[in-house]
Amino acid sequence: MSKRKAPQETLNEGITDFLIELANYERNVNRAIHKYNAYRKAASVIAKYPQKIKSGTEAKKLDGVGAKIAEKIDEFLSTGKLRKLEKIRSDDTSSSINFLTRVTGIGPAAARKFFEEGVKTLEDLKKIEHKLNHHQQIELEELDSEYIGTICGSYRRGAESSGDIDILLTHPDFTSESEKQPKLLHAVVEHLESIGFITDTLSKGDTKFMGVCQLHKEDEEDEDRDHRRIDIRLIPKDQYYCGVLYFTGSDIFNKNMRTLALEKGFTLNEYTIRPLGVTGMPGEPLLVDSEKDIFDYIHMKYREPKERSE
Ligand code: DCP
Ligand code: MG
Repeated sequence: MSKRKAPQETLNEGITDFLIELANYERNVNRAIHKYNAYRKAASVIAKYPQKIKSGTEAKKLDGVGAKIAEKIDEFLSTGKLRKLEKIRSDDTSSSINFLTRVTGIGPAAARKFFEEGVKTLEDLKKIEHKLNHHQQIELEELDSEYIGTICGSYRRGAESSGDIDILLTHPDFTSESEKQPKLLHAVVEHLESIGFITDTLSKGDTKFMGVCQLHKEDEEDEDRDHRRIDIRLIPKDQYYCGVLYFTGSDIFNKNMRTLALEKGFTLNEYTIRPLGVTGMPGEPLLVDSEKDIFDYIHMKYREPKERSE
């Protein structure tokens, strides 16, 4: 839904990308703020330049592009890469420090201090989580890219307008066998609050958040804001896809699918699918790693969310 970039912004994207990467390296790793500013300035004038740059000499005519940057542009244009960046990327120190500064609230100085104390990776940070302040702890959870989330309900079925927003969330660390992990839910909620998406909280439990969110209509900068109820549920990973299936609906589709499951000898609910024994007693939950697994167990042809109205 992001607005398309203006053409001149993409013309020299390869060059502006490497300049920004170099800028970040100078700021975060070398703490050389002047070099950082110089690279940023060059990136900014080049981004506004309306033609595709063909040589360093051409770039050098621009205010803010000096001889050294022009040389790098030539190297990049002729080889498609930059030796300096390749070296930086493969260097353990700079990639660790760069990574650490991605945790909001950890600036270059703190990053270097952590690095010198041997804290280099996400795993290391998790071990010293108690030493981080609240803000840093939240961002740490967000950097954790193992979260899986799905917007369910009528929205996922492609309805033109949805009554409310139902989000299901899981994480491999949280299963029906593990301890509760309310922080996994709260970190996401706090992030959505910090970006202004969640505006009100009705209730916040260990596994379920209920509140209100605000949808910004595109191209409408006035006060025309659309407030919606939002529920976010944290589901154990092993029960996630049964949950996604259930909360995607529709309710009629769910009922029909449960009936078919019973005919095939399974009991299906929002948590699990279990085979029914000869006595009609449900057995152990079956392993489910996708919605399709559930369809497969009951020999039902997979249906896309759009085709699940009944
Ligand atoms: N659900 C169900 N049986 C119920 C209530 C809910 O199977 N009695 C499932 C199917 C729904 C999903 O949960 O699709 C989400 O519930 P909603 O009430 O949010 O329903 P929708 O998202 O489908 O519609 P709306 O646009 O009104 O929110
Ligand atoms: Mg809904």
